[in-house]
Amino acid sequence: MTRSDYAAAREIFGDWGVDTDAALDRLATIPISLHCWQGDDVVGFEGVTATSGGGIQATGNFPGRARNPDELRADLDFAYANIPGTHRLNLHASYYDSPERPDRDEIEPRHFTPWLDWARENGHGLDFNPTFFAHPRADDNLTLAHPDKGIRDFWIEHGKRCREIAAQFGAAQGSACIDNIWVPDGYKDHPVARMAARRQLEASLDEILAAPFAPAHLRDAVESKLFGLGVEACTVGSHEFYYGYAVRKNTLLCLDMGHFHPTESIADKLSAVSLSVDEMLLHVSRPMRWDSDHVILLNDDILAVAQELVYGDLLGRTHIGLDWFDATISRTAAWVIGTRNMQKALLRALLQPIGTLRAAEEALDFTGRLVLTEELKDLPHGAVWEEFCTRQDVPTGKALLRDLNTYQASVADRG
Ligand code: RNT
Ligand code: ZN
Repeated sequence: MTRSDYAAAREIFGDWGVDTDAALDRLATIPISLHCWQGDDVVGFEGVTATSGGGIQATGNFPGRARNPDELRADLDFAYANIPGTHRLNLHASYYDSPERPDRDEIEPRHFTPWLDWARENGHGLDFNPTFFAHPRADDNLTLAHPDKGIRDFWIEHGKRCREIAAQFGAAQGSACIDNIWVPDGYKDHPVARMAARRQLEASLDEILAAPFAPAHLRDAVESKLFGLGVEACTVGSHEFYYGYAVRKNTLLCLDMGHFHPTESIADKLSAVSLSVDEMLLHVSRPMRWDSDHVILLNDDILAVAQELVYGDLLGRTHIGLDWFDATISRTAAWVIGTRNMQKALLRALLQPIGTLRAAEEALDFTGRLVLTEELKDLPHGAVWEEFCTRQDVPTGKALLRDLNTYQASVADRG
């Protein structure tokens, strides 16, 4: 690719009424929240070797897993340097950076100070998640819905502390920190007291969310799920549960692409849900047959999500987070490949001649619409992406492959 390829592409898109420079300017303003847990297989830094639990599990043992916060930040620095634009970090509570070993109900903002310092130095906004898994008190696959009040109170305290930490991040960084609540609660076999469990979860959430914080500092999100390993019969926090909760309690709704029936598309849900909730959080992922959290590809599912965000004018009220974990390939490459794919999908959506497509649809010319969507796939999106990477000073193609390999080789001897 050369600059003249971009000039030609600009003209070709221009013929369709699409301004490629405007699309690139827009793309540069869309932050994506990278998930800290891709770098270390969802282990965290509490110094205990609990498996991830809650039915989530990274598979593989590729060399180079980050073993401490410094290694994770170094890996993230490398990943961000190979992703065009300025992006956020989505941190889990179990990733604190402190010589102390506070339990989940003891964490405080000071345990995260090195993260905040690093984020501010590098212009990354921080998002946050309470960690309701990989802990002895989560071993029953019940936390906020546990029948034992002592266990519930422990997790409620954790949830409250996480909101305080997130709000402090938000105040310090000048952009709201999204605090996303996902709990693994559920049952392997059919429970008789689904109703009681859901009432319990609701009551616990209400306690966690009771303290008011400035929306400029903290936004709360809740994440539903259909099922997980070990909780096949019932997930207490199902989609209906959290959709209703988010609407009634005015929280964000988090839609994870792996948390629905495999043929259900969250792209279709965005416009519907957006009529009832102000803001949404995405966990962009790739479920292969189940909630397997594969690295996302530039495939139809991701393109459909990006298109809905653009067509529905939802980018301004949707926070894009990522959620996959693959330990069978280079973990840093997994961040870079997937995040770039999300951006490529957004770019393709921004390069669609929306007016032309809409005109065909409004005229009920579905044949014309189909001709258009399929012909448009052949437009030179690659040259525009290449231009974006050049402007943002990140490599593509063989240079990218070289960079990814070189970095992976430098971390391969981690024990
Ligand atoms: C689990 C949820 C949740 C987690 C992270 C680590 O099924 O998707 O978002 O993946 O909190
Ligand atoms: Zn998720």
